[in-house]
Amino acid sequence: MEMTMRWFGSKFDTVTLKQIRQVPGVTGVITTLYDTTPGEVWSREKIKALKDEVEASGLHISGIESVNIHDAIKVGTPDRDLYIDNYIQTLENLGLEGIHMVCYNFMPVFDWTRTELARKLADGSTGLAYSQEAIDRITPENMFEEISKDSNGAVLPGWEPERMAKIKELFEMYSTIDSEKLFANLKYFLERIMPVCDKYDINMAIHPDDPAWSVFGLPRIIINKANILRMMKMVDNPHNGVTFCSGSYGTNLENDLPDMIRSLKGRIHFAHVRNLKFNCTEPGHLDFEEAPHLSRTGSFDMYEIMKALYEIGFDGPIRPDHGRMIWDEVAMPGYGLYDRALGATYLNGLWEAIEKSSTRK
Ligand code: CS2
Ligand code: MN
Repeated sequence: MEMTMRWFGSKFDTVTLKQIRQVPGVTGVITTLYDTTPGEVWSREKIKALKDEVEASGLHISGIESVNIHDAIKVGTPDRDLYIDNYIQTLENLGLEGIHMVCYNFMPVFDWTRTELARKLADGSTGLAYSQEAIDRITPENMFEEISKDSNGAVLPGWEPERMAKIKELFEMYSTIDSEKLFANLKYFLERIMPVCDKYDINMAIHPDDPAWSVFGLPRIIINKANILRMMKMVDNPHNGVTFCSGSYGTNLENDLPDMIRSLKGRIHFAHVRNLKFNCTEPGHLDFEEAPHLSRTGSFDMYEIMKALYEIGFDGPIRPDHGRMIWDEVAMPGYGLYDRALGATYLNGLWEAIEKSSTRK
């Protein structure tokens, strides 16, 4: 595996490439052209400029998170082919610049959903949290407002103000879409993009739906082992793969994370590793917060997760996922420097121990 950190670009990120370069063992960044909108072609010049900037810092681009999918593709409207053509052009331009991993998601309307961006945790830090009771009380419109209030001035990925303005229209668009249609539209998209992925050896890595169930009545399909294996089979090409995100699949405690990892051998192209702490697991009162990465501070066994990745021979990029805000840092929620740097170091430590104990028998 290669340890990386997500970086949103110098115009948007409070964290600098210089800082990332100094996190031990981090050699690459996962980045994006954050000011492009879904459906737009990424020009080769812009990709090249981003690449040059990253490389000048001594790091390299290990993959893109995300090239977002236009709603027309998810909904399957008649103009989807135009947006798929644009997507193919973007993939070609990325391939020509030597970028071989693209993370994306297929969630209707929202990307991740949390009810708090800055819940005060027991140690005085703050982190993202989800409470079912809070979700049941609010509407999607209110949620957008709440989310922007606590975002420390940052535009959060998937929560762009342009989308907020169109929320009613977006819900309308998806009103006839159920899980089966969403699967069919995903298949159509993947079949069309596989030739360009084959040509340039681009690994597509779908991010799970977060949380791993349907929210506000919208269908969500990338949520468990059965569905993800269905997706791998429905377009059975190694370039059709996944981002294994422990914090997203892990929202559903029925998901056995190490077992899912083992079942996806050869198809995990990117890993997001983070821990959650469940305060209540009763369905109507479900409550969890994003904990530090260390196993004993949360509900997951991070050693078992890393061990499963090691055992399937995972050799793609991995990144610590959301971190808390600690030591008075002010940054995009989930994406400060300090807690993610601690996370990267801890995950590197686990990996070293697993590697040495399995090769020195
Ligand atoms: C990310 C997602 O911040 C996060 O929670 O894991 O936003 C992820 O980047 C997207 O779903 C992938 O397109
Ligand atoms: Mn993730």
